[in-house]
Amino acid sequence: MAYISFEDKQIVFKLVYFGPGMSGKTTNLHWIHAQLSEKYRGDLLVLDTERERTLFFDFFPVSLGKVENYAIKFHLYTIPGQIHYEASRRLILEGADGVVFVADSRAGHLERNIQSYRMMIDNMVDHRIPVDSFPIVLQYNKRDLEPLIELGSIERELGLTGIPSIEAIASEGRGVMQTLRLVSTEVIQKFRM
Ligand SMILES: Nc1nc2c(ncn2[C@@H]2O[C@H](COP(=O)(O)OP(=O)(O)OP(=O)(O)O)[C@@H](O)[C@H]2O)c(=O)[nH]1
Ligand SMILES: [Mg+2]
Repeated sequence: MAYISFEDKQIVFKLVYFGPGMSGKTTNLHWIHAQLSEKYRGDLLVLDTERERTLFFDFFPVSLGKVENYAIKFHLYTIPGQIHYEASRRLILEGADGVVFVADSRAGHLERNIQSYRMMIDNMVDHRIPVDSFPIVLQYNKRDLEPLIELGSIERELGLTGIPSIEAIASEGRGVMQTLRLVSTEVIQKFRM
């Protein structure tokens, strides 16, 4: 849920990058962090193992201009995708204002994406997040690694409609900033409604 400080005149939103293990969530955050000048971002906190798997979460704050005299900030988080970190995922999703679901586009990974998406929705329901009107962007990542799952196949399997999707190659930065722009715009639009 957005945090509004009337004293400091700022609004802080929470964005969570969700998705199965190794889909590229941390890579998205690294790229965004590297693209922004220090003026707009805080330190990147990465809590991972020696094998670069996210252990708890990654985090950093971004300033994205002003709306009606209020400074807009986004706190970006990733969840750990490995199957046994369910408790962390639950915790990190709490209070989210928007989600980027980072899917792994490699053929053979469809089922893992579907499972992870379902877990995300279950967690949202537990946190009483209104899933139907919630800002979600579906990022089809790893589009460089053929053979690929078809665009739209995740939505089809889950019966989803109206979820914006975007192709990405996060390791090359392709589609990463576009994804952030898309989700942050949705979050702000929803907030203003
Ligand atoms: N070829 C290719 N590799 C990618 C892409 N995106 C990420 N990777 C690689 O995939 C591996 C996993 O990426 P991470 O960003 O650590 O994945 P994650 O989703 O944070 O994984 P967990 O923290 O375990 O949930 C790394 O070696 C990345 O460099 C991509 O678009 N194409
Ligand atoms: Mg990670």
